Amino acid sequence: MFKLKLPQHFWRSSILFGFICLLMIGISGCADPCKKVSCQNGGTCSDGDCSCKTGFSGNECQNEKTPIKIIVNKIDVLQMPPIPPSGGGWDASNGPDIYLVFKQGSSILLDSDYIQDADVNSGYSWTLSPSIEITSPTSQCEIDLRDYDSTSANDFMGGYYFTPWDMLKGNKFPSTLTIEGTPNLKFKLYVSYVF
Ligand SMILES: [Ca+2]
Ligand SMILES: [Ca+2]
Repeated sequence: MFKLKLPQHFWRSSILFGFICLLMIGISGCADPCKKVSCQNGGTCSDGDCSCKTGFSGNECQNEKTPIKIIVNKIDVLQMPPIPPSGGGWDASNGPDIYLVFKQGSSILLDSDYIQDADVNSGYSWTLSPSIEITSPTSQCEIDLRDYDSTSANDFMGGYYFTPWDMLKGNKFPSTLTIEGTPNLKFKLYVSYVF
């Protein structure tokens, strides 16, 4: 029977070579534990673990947290209905005196000052102080635009029901939320988040 005979130093060098290879793999693995970790959403890797930016969680920062609060700092009315459904004008001889009402459930979170004789073709802005604190971002809110009438019942100009976190989630915490849908009624909310 054929028997391969190799010199003894062949085995010695092979074993040594194998050992060095293993050592090198070990060293390279130890040298960069972050090599196989890809931290998402601005997270950074240290010792193989991701350190996530505020609002993100998961071993690679892949998940958005649900905020415990959404803060509304400012609201723009970008479009408003030029006339009431019944026709005519919002006020007898001049523009509507517009104000905002923001509610969640039965809580009125904002009942703003009014802007007198608004131009229905213009946009308007309210910087809120104090800000609105939405403490239940997964519950339905309501935003209304109204016309203040000192001598009669105020006019409801239009509004929306919306659930803030349903609209915002999956978008990496944008700083604005646009609420629109019906013609001539568009709001823009400037928001920040508390986790
Ligand atoms: Ca009116
Ligand atoms: Ca008016």
